[in-house]
Amino acid sequence: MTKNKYILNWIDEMAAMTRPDRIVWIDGSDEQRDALRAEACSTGEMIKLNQELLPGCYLHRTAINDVARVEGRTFICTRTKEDAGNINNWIEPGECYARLSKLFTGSMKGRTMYVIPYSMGIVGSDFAKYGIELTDSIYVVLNMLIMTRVGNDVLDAIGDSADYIKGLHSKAQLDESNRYIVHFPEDNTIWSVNSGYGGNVLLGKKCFALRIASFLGRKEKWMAEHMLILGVEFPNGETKYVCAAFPSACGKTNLAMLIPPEIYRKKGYKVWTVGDDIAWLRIGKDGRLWAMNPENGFFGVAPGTNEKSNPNALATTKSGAIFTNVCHNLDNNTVWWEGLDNNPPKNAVNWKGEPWDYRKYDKADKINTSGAHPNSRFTAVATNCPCLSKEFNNPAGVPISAIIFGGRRAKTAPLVYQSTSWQNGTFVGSIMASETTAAAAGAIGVVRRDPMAMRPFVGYNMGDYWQHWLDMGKIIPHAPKIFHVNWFRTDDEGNFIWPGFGDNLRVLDWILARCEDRVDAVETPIGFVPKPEDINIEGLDITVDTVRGLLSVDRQSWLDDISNIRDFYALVGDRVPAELHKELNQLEARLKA
Ligand code: GTP
Ligand code: SPV
Ligand code: MN
Repeated sequence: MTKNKYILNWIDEMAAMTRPDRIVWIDGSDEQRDALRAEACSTGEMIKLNQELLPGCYLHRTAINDVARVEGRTFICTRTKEDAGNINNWIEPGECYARLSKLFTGSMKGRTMYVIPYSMGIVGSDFAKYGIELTDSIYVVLNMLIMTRVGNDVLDAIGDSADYIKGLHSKAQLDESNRYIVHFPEDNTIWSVNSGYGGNVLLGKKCFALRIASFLGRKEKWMAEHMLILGVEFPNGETKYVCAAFPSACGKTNLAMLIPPEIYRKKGYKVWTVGDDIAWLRIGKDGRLWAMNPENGFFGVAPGTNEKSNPNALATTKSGAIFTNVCHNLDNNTVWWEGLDNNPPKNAVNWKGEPWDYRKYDKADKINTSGAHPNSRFTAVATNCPCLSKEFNNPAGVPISAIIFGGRRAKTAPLVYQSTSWQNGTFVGSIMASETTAAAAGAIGVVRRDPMAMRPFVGYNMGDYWQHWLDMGKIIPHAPKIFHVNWFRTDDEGNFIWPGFGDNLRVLDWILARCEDRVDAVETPIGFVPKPEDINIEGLDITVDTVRGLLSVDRQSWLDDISNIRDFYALVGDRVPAELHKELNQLEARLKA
């Protein structure tokens, strides 16, 4: 435990409000974890899966109304509304504390309050940041034990300092209408109530490592981004690293763990995973931008994960994993989800906990007819991953050659293009758009602007965030090049044209060649695109003409997008940097020329 009076006083205060029957400190030991697993199984909170096939693996089902992040119930409570900006929901902090205190009062009666000291990053390293999450959920404890570095050494590292993020979570009654995910960045505080789902309650993840961290990064001149980090090892043994920001459920985990196509494997290419969701970036002594993954596990989308699309992710889930809202195969006490294989279990329970008839599956009504929820997830231990980078535990992280933005765009965005400068690249990030997915509550498949894949995760004013990107560009001596990709262009029947997944390495290969000036490119109004013949399609059943089509820039659809971008900039408001307005005007002029 600890003698730190800031921590002890705060816990006393929170316990006086929530009134748990007992308080248990999480020490990170296997014994305590095993006891909590057993307790959760005895109450039905977790289901122990077939330990021969899936050792250490468990299944959990959340409430039916609690299956994704709730952006409409997520708030940034800075003292002034302007500092939170128009993209974030805001409540005046005093009012918000008062409102939530009512919901927390007595919410842990009859329950245990768990105290989870955790680190984002390697405990004791220069760039680690610490948090303590108080929660009444064993599910949260068991997930935090996988996703972050937990234990007494964190308390030692905090010492007697007040410098840690205070997180309070209670499932309370899981009341949807009183669900709140609230951040007080000026107080280093996060309060989450009435949810038991992933990003709403694993407070180290989106709440701390993105929303609070982005706020801290602006003050301290670094960046917290919704990015995967991967290394491409070339046949000569050299490894180059890239970061990629795609919105939720748009392919970060898949890209981070990709298996090179056979022709690349034969030549000796390898891909190494450093992170699949969050990157903390700072300027290294060598003037390059370095990225580290503050997490210790993967909270990945289950549906669609299979032996062909992502064998590395699948291997990672074979032991010590927690599955949330997937389908339960009662014949062998294992799990299943849509897209795992073509053998849906005949004797099964769906994500809602009801008997499930796979023959009634209807693609148009997945929520009600699928075995697994479209946003069902696995929580998996990073060190299980066969392609985990040897730099995973390097506190300094890895040097970044390229930053890649991307989203789901059926038409407008080409397969890949390169920005012309850091400023132009920041602009490219600011105008990102993507079709919405099941990762957040709400309509699916609607195009919305999602700058830097951070729309739900910037802990302050979006305009200030863009200014921070521009400011960073001025102080990074050897900045990465910035690109944009789109794996999701569709043909007239709605089929994806680009094969995607492992074959995305073909695009990374071009990107890294550009970073070293090994290949030239074609200038278009939006930036540089590859010459079609420079995308290696050996071994694919598509033609150069298909690639040409994927790379085409349709001026009219881009011009149609301009007014939507202007509306979005107007919504972000008067803190949009002048440089970005200028970039937008220049883009429009080039498209009209
Ligand atoms: P979060 O964990 O929500 O941040 O998601 P993520 O960005 O890590 O997305 P993930 O890699 O889990 O991919 C989500 C879904 O996107 C998968 O189930 C796939 O169906 C699909 N996907 C990923 N990569 C590709 C690709 O290259 N092409 C196509 N067509 N689909 C892809
Ligand atoms: C995302 O939605 O981007 C996720 C899942 O990575 S959650 O942790 O729920 O935010
Ligand atoms: Mn994510």
